[in-house]
Amino acid sequence: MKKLIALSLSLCLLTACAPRPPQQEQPTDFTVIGVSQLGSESGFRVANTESIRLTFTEETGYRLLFEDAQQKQENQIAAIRKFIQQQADYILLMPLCVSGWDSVLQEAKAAGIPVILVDRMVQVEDDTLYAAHVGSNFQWEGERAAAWLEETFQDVHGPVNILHIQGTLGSSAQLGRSAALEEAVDRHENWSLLAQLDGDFIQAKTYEVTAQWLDSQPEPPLLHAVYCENDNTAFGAIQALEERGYTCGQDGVQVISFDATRQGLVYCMEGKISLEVECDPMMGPLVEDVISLLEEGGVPDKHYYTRERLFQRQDLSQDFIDQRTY
Ligand code: GZL
Ligand code: ZN
Repeated sequence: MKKLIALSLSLCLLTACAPRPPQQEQPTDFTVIGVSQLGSESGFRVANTESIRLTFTEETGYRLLFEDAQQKQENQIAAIRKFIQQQADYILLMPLCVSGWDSVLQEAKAAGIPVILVDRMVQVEDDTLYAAHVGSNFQWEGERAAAWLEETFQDVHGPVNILHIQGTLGSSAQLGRSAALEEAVDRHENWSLLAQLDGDFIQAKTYEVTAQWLDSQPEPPLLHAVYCENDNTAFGAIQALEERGYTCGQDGVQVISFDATRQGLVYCMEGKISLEVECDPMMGPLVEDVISLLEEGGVPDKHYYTRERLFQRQDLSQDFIDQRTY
């Protein structure tokens, strides 16, 4: 024990006489933002994360606590609890799915931490559990795509066979986009959904389930359209279809896709995707506007929607695609 004391004494003498490094001028007045991002499953998601990181920097007075949930809601719930313990000033939640949030959002509210929903939406009893939602109206996006299908097939009185490949089941993006298509199918007795496959917004999974479905049919199905709930889904479906001799595009299977990422717009310009419904991931600046408003004691609107445009082949050029931000 004695040796130990002697050793520790000499140690503290050493450090005491060493010159203390100049204290970095660490600004302590950062606004601390806890971010629970659902994953990195798609081009949209990567751009969405990039937009948040570009907006909330230490230079602009923010400190981000960033957690990637890898597509698991329990990881998002754990992250929110962590942000509460760390006494974040705000929490940004990109919710994987619509349900299961009431209790953890209640904990954030009890801790006095405003939660801003980014991109997708949640279903909660009490909408004071979130300060605002900055994202998309997915039913509206789906209705634009369904209207395009109605216009495209308005003179077809024979069967219109549609393959529906859905995004992450139970996410507001999937629920909205799927509802719009299902309502359109109900309006046309000659339209039919040959199958609804779960592609989970992921290219590899979509390729697998589409290939499996096609190969399990007694003969190659007659397809008029494939409704893909995001670009990564479209890429996987097109690969599976082309490998089996299908032509995708105006004079073949009409492929509908959502997001309008650069890669998706290239497929559209090449004629493989017939319609792109934009879903803009670059929400950082909009989210910052909400936080600035809250900082000034203002009351934000409940919803802020990103702009959402439609693209077809004739709307596109390489220059236009190159200047896109994602
Ligand atoms: C929609 C967003 C969806 C994208 C997909 O705003 O939630 O999730 O359409 C992403 O690319 O996976
Ligand atoms: Zn959108």
